[in-house]
Amino acid sequence: MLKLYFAPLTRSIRIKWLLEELDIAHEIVPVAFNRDGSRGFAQNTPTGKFPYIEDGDVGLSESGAIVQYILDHYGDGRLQPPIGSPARAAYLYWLHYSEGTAAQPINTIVWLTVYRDDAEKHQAIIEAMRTSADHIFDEVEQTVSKQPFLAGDELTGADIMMGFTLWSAKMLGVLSDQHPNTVQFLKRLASRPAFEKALVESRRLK
Ligand SMILES: N[C@@H](CCC(=O)N[C@@H](CS)C(=O)NCC(=O)O)C(=O)O
Repeated sequence: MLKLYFAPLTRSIRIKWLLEELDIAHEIVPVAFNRDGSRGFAQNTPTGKFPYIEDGDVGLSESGAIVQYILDHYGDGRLQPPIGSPARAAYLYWLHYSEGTAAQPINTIVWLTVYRDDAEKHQAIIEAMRTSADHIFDEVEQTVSKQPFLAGDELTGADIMMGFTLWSAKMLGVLSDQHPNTVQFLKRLASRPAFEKALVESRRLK
């Protein structure tokens, strides 16, 4: 059975959410998050970070790679537009945008405000990162004011990737009502039973 190494409030939530959307049997391996801010990627998983999955001989990190792996192996065509279809480019764009572009300012804000205790010394960096995050939300806003999901009319793995990013940004107070369609989009995603199950797991292991 597919195993997911899971720590609360981490990107493991994306994978649990996806597994629940697809109704795939899986085992959660609970691992406590090591909050030692002086060392990066020192988590008690084979790659030192979350998420991590084991599926037979395959061991994999990187949430975007895991999402695509699970969709390719177990999706049966669900939650991704077919290769060559018009929505495929937007799907790939947002699937990779979440970690390739959007994560950078959010990660920096988390690092400076949650893991360290000297945020007041880094206000200029935090403000610059908030401005970058606003540009990111502008782009999401434009997209979800035209269509219900990032790649069109249907939920895809790209929404799961960006959904977690937006959820983290909302929790941090970085995403606000200045981006009303983005906030509504997040509400639509967060009300999905599969997302709620992922959050229940996160709370249970806290
Ligand atoms: N781009 C990676 C980022 C992985 C990552 O940074 N995960 C965090 C938790 S959300 C982590 O495990 N950090 C470990 C650490 O900072 O020690 C992904 O999408 O999986």
